[in-house]
Amino acid sequence: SLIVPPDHPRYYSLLYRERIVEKAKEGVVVLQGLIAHGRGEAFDYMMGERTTPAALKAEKAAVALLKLAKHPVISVNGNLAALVPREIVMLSKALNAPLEVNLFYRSEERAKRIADLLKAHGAEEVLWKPDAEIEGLSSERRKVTRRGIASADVVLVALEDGDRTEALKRVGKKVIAIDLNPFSRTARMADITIVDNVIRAIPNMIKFAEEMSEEECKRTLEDFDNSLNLRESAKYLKEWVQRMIEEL
Ligand code: PTJ
Repeated sequence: SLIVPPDHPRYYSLLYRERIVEKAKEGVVVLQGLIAHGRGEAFDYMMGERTTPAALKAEKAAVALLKLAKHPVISVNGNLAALVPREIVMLSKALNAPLEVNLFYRSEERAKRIADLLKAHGAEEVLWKPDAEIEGLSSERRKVTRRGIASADVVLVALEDGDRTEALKRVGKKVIAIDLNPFSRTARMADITIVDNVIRAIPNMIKFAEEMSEEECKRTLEDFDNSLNLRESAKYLKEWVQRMIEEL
């Protein structure tokens, strides 16, 4: 595959583009996932391709919620597995939260391929054979496992569609969403919304998961207001665009 020159100003963006294209060829990512990635890139670009202070706060609150949960689960789709396979395995271990493959464009073959990819990166167990359904959801994402998402109290999702977030909330689960679009239905519906690229959000979350005490988790959640934080995230977007306009 193409060698991305390390001195290129948008090195990381190009590197992850290569990675996701490769994973699409291997059948881990669907072609629609490449479109979704491009949309994410556009939002990331307009936020300066960095973790904003608001995003970092949301990442910390998310880890607090996951650590205090009785049964937290990390939901994995094709894009997430392709971009940060090693990191989601590390986060799963740090949080003691199982990984469950949950796909919008589901095929048994791809679900297994994603599970195998995660195992190759150190996962001991990956839930990928559904034996339950989320009520009131018609997409393939309704298919879940009893030991995983069906019995979870907190679910971490990334690059998600609004429908499942809504359905998960309706059946009483808390949802943490990582989504670069602060205006998406998922972003607005989630209990905690992380407006950041998963390539930065997940490593930040691993660090918090390793560092935070129970006391700090409680304090962090008490101080966190998601709608306020979401608005703050959206303001960074506005300010960055404003700054760029002034430079024109
Ligand atoms: O693997 P599957 O079958 O489950 O399919 C996954 C995709 C991504 C194709 C599916 O979930 C989908 O179509 O997603 P959407 O509706 O396009 O939503 C993706 C959202 O994630 C958009 O709001 C993007 O801006 C955002 N996004 C894209 N890339 C990233 C991202 N958010 C965080 N980090 C990214 N790298």
